[in-house]
Amino acid sequence: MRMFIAGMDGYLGWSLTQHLARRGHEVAGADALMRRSWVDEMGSVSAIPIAGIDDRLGALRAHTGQSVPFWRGDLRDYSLVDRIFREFQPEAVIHLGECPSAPYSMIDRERTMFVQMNNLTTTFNLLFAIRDLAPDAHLLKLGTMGEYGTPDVDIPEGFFDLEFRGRKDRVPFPRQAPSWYHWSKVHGSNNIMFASKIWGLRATDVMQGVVFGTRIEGITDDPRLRTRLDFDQAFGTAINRFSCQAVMEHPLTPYGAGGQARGFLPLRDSMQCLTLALENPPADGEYRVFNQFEEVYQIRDLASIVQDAARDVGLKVDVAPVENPRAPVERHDHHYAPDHSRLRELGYRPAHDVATEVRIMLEDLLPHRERIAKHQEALLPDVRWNGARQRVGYVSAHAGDQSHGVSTAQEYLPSQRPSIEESDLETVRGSRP
Ligand code: USQ
Repeated sequence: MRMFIAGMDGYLGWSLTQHLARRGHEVAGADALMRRSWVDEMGSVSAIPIAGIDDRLGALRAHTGQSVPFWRGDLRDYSLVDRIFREFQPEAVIHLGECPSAPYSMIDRERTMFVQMNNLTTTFNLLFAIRDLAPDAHLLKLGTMGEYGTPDVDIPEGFFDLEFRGRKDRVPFPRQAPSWYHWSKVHGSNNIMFASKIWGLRATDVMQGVVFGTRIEGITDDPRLRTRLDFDQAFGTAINRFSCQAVMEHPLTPYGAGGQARGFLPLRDSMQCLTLALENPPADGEYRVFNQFEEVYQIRDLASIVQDAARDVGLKVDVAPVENPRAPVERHDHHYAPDHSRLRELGYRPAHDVATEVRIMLEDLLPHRERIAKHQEALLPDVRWNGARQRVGYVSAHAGDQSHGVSTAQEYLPSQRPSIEESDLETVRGSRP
């Protein structure tokens, strides 16, 4: 199948390119390489060194024999999207071309608007290009579990049956997103649902949980094929950050009491799920929603899993809760029970448990501990949901929430304090977009 990947150079995009090419699909992609500059802006780098896009594509050609057409450019520019669709004529369009960071979207007005406009505009451009140039193509859009928020009831896959004043209907489940970024995904979902209805497009909206991991199935040891792995406060996700912290024996940083629950999914399983959705497309005019994650964990339990895995490879790592920069929006110790059966019905089977995947990550990351340590000032968050730009402090393990027992990073348990240099305490350098 001819598959076009918007956002080919990213964490998921580069992995999916390889996975689909290996399965014999004809793959093409586009990217403006913005992820590289956003992470640089946060004062960080990918923990695993990554090759430039030309070297990546050359390595892919050497290993799979496939020359992947690539357009370097911004998909907010409709003339570029138009050209790509006319030249490549995609049968499936995979939309990963968005800014994926909640903290980045909360920095200031410019970043909030950038994230929303960027994510909405790229989605609209792809929708109109499908309508006008590839009406049979299946749009696979990466949504997020965060669209639903953390309601005090179970979460269905997209839609639920509502009974109100004696009448019944099947309606979209309410969205209660926790950041401007997550709201951009809600707006995208609504626009796709409406486009499917009026134009008869077929679309899959994947409500993906938090992805972690360094590997996909069948990856070779060629360093040019490795995908990025971020650990900074904005683009690093929880388990990836904990694993990078662990390899340099920096304390793991659950936010607040760590009772927040989320659905998590290894990178290799994300590839498996996206491929299942692509190879089993919806009917014409159908807009379907899949919740995509493997298991629900509370953040403090994940920190313990990473701590235990680190001990197994000889690393001594503390867990040191910090103030939650997402206060007061983020709930702690809440109900969280989303359905996630539709991808399993299509054949999804998890490859490993979380602990096994974390051990693999630690082995992959250990050779890069010096590289991570050089950028450790990017680890402790200073982007707060209340609009302040102020570095979080550690909270005492007994304080239980983010409002009591706060100490500055300098005061953190001197006897257990790992080798954090003064540079770790400086404010993250923040350049403008
Ligand atoms: N967290 C910590 N400590 C850390 C980092 C994160 O306790 O050092 C907590 C956060 O407070 C949050 C949870 O871990 O409760 C997840 O945070 P995250 O940064 O790993 O993920 P999030 O901001 O929710 O966003 C990520 C991706 C986003 C995707 C989303 C799926 O960046 O693109 O949409 O995961 S979900 O979380 O299900 O909405």
